[in-house]
Order: sequence, then C-alpha cells, then structure tokens
Amino acid sequence: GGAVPVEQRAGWGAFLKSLAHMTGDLSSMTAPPFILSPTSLTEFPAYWCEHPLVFAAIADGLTPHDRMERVLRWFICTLKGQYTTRNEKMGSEKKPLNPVLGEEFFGVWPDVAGRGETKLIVEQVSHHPPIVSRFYNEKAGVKLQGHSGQKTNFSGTAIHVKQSGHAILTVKPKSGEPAEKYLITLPKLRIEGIVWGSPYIELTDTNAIQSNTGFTAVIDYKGKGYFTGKAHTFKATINRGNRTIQSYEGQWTGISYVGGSKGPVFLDTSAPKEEVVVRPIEEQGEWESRKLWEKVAKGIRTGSYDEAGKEKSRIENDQRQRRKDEAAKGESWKPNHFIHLDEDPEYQQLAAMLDDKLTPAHEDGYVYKG
Ligand code: 0T9
Repeated sequence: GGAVPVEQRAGWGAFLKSLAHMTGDLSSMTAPPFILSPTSLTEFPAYWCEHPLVFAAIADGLTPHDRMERVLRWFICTLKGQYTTRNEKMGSEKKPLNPVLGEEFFGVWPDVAGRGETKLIVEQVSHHPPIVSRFYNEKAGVKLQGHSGQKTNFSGTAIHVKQSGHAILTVKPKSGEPAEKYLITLPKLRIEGIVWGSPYIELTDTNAIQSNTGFTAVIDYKGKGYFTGKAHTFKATINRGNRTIQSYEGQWTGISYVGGSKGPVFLDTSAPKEEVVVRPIEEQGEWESRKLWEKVAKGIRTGSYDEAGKEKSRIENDQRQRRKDEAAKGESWKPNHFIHLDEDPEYQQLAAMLDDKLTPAHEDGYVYKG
C-alpha cells in the first residue's frame, strides 16, 4: 500500500480483506477516508457530453455511414473523461458517493457559436443502480438517453466491473433523412493498482453501437502489452452486416487513426473538454446532488472525516426512515422524471440487429416524463 497514508494502512488492509467477501455491490462498503471522493455517481453521466460540439455535429453527417463514424468518434472521445478524470484531478480513482433514491443532477452546456444548448437531467431511480440520464440538444437534432448500473467482483488483484444498462441516441439528420437510432452498450472495466492504494481503470472486452440504418460499430479494448506496449488502447470497426467497411485504432486517452497507426488521425483526445454548467448550490433543491451532499463533500475535501461521516449517516438514516414510512402506508417510491418499463420495444428492436455475444441478456427501459 505505498500510496496509502501511513495512519490509514491498517484500514486499507482491512478494506482489501473485506473486498474478498464482497457480493456484487461495492458501492455500499466502508472504505478508508483517503480513497473517498466528494462527488456522487449522479454527476458521472455528464462525462458523455464534455465535447458538446462533437456531440452536436453528429446530425451534420451527410450519409448513414458518415453519421455512424461521427457517433463512434463522439463515443470514443467521452472515454478519457469517464475513466481517467479522478486520476487527473485527485491522483487516483476514488470511491464516489453512493446516490440516494431520487437524487437528481441537472446541468447544461450553453449554446456557443450556434451549436445549440444541451440539457442534462439525471435521476437515481432505484435503491440499487441504475441511474437514468437524458441529454437533449433540440437545435442540433441529437438526444441521448441511458441508464447504467454496475456489478463488481474482486479477483485478488483487481476489481472487475460489469456495467449493466445501455444508451440510445436519437439523431435527426440535417440532410432531412428520417430520424435514426443508435443503441450503445457499455464496456467492462477493471480497477487495477488497488494493492498499492492507487487505483486506476483499464477498459476490457468489447462494446458495440448498433444503428437502425444497418451500420454497427464494434470496439475492442486492451491494456498494456496486447495490441501495442501502450495502456488504454482500442481497435474499432464499422460494419454493415458481416462486411467491415472501415477500421480504427489507437489510444482512447490519446490519438487514434483511421485504418492502422499510419492512417489519418481519427481523433485526438487532447482537445480541451467543457465541464457541465450547474446552478449554484444555494439555488438547488434538496434532492439535487451537490446540495444533498454539500456537508459530506466539504468534510471529505477539508479532511474533517468525522463531520463527513456524521452527515452521511444522517442522510442514510433519513433514507431508511422514508422507506419505512412508505412501507407503512403501503406505498412505494416512484421516479420523478422517468417511467420504468420492464420491456422496452425500442431497445429490443435495436438489440435484435446486434450479435447475441454483444447484447446484454435482458434490459429494462425508462421513458422520460417531461
Ligand atoms: C458510469 C464510471 C462508472 C459509472 C463508475 C466502478 C465505480 C463505480 C462506477 C462505471 C460512468 O459512465 C463511468 C466510471 C468510474 C466507475 C467507478 C470507479 C470505482 O472505483 C467505482 C467503484 C464502485 C468503487 O467505488 C471502487 C472503490 C475504490 C476504493 C477502488 C478501490
């Protein structure tokens, strides 16, 4: 545990032992203070839009093939933010705050240079995952809605994370062609570096993007020493039926190329990203993430862990009481912004076009109420 503060080494050792007995849900486990993040998981969906211009430009594509390539470029350019931001900002991956039922996160990326405003709505819709999120840029003709949850297990050296859920992107082409749908499945990840107390994420296996236009993108991830000597590498192909139309490769944290590594640049992820704009805490409602966790986050940031712990217990006890009160009245909590579907026809239609090996077995759906 070289990266663990001396006074927390015993606690880290105990945490590693408890990982061995974990059954699927890491989020509720107690971890030593140095590894805690002041940010709740409800903020994470914002990573999907930190390159708002790339997102808005999807509908400018002139053909279904061109638009699939833009979707792939946009998807790959979100990965660096999703999976390395905590390392960049806080020195290592950290344990996010575990959202409460009904926790909300709202944000916008303003209209700059005519790209249109993108609005984000996030809600924790059940006690365990998932979190549901919706992004909408009406002017640019792009809408993204998805839900995500995780199952975790520990192998002795790494935490293996299987993401459940998916996203569906709706595109209204500027060319006037009919609206298109893209089903996006989520990659698996491995959290490495745990024994040293400096966790980081490596993506593994494969995810896919399936469009109703018949185009499919398949993305394969590898860590150090597979495709190249480099970490965070991927290879992707765009296919139509069983014909490969174009391939791409490179680093999802760096540069990638069309064709092989000598081809033209497909994407350079060093372009600056734009963080979501959020209303000041004083103006937020009681269930909005930064308001709800304000005191806990402050405690974590300033090293006042007793204060953070007390406030976290207060929130958790309040949650337990609310659930008891509902049960006593024979009621059950309902999401505020989304309606749950056991079966989502839109998902099923797109999933049926995708190879079984790349499709999650069963997926719920959510419909936006607004
Ligand atoms: C969706 C993302 C996800 C959420 C996080 C695994 C993780 C919770 C889920 C998958 C986002 O689009 C992308 C990024 C980071 C993922 C988190 C990283 C992480 O460590 C947590 C888990 C639950 C932990 O808190 C691990 C404990 C930590 C102490 C590492 C040892």
